[in-house]
Amino acid sequence: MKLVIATPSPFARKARIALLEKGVVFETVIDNPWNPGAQASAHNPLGKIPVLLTPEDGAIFDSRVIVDYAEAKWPAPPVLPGDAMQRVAARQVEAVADGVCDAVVLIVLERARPEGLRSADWVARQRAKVEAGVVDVDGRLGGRPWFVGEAFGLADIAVGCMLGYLDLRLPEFAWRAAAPRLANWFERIGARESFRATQPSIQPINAVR
Ligand SMILES: N[C@@H](CCC(=O)N[C@@H](CS)C(=O)NCC(=O)O)C(=O)O
Repeated sequence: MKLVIATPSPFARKARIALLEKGVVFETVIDNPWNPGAQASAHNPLGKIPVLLTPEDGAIFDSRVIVDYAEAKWPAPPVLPGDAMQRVAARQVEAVADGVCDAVVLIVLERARPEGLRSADWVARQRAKVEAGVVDVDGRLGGRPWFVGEAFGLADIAVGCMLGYLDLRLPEFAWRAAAPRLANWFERIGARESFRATQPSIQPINAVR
């Protein structure tokens, strides 16, 4: 089984960590979805990574679907809560974390455009979402060790990937000063083997006009 990823992608990292936490064996294939001829387009009509290439079920894409697939195929240990309302809570945290990452991707893309085409208003709009998202997840965590219930799970994975992506792509945003509790939590969660094994790194993005 292969997981097609890009090295900076928080969405790919989310899928990787979910699989690693479950002890699933897979090969990581590095793609650059922004380049012509990227592998992602051969498997996903949206041309996005991550894509999980499975021997039995074909290509599974979108990190959220890959997590659902992993949970169905390899239920133990779970990354989603058994309780339906706790699952909603986990997915809600994931939606905020993914939305923050979407906004950061848009900022990175805007910055990659030729200078005369960049919109400061657009960047400010996305930056406001990033800041509000950090405040939101900080409030949801409070002083607790995990986002949902009494165990590590998808919400923790999603926020951990979001914070790692902020450090990589928006290092000028001092989110730790705005959310010191979240910073302590991130320190702890980042020590897990699945997080240490999936540190994000920069890949160049071709300018899109
Ligand atoms: N909702 C998707 C988002 C995936 C996504 O945005 N991937 C980006 C890389 S971080 C991508 O492949 N972008 C290429 C493109 O939009 O053409 C998921 O959770 O998997």
